[in-house]
Amino acid sequence: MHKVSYGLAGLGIAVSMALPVQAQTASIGNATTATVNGTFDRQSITTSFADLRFQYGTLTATGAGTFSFSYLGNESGWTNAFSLNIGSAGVLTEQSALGSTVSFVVGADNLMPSFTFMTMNPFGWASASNGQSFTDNSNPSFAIISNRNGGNVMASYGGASHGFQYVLGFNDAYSGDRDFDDYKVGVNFVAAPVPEPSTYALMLAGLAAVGFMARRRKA
Ligand SMILES: [Ca+2]
Ligand SMILES: [Ca+2]
Repeated sequence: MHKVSYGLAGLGIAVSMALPVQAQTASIGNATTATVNGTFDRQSITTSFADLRFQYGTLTATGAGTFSFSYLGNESGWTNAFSLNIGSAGVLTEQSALGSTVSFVVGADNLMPSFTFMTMNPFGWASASNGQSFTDNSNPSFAIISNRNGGNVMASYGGASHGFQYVLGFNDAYSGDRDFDDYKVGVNFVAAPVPEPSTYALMLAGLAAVGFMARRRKA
């Protein structure tokens, strides 16, 4: 009996060492720093305008994990017309409560989350998708907004302040103002847990010990 418990103890040590390695992050591919015209309407976003960096590019990840998208408000004269379609994960609209969150999982073989901003203006539908590059002020686009000082972009809703690694600001371009405040979504990324190679060896050793002791009990 004692030998069996030693084997189980070995397995327990191996499992306890299988801690997540958070080396993977979200990043911006093909990044270009943007010039923003007009005023970014902060609404619920509390980080000062001067501290924000606006970039065009592709939101991506350096490894497998989960993106979460949280609705942070809109600034638009055309009501009820905006939405963010997040792949198969769901849709955020102007009717979503502030802070409503939809998650999108990326695997190691497909690191780019799928999302498309959509809006209706007097001339019809306009949209911008992840991976779509900025062309000019008269075309809809989105900017990936981060904190110039390296911290989170802070947003307030529900009586509390919430931090986001990035904020996506959609510009409908109807008035050509390039202010990127017409629909805003906070983004956070959490990497999938990745056991280190040495952990696999420990787990195999623990399992082997359990199997060995089990065989000895039968004998
Ligand atoms: Ca605009
Ligand atoms: Ca605007």
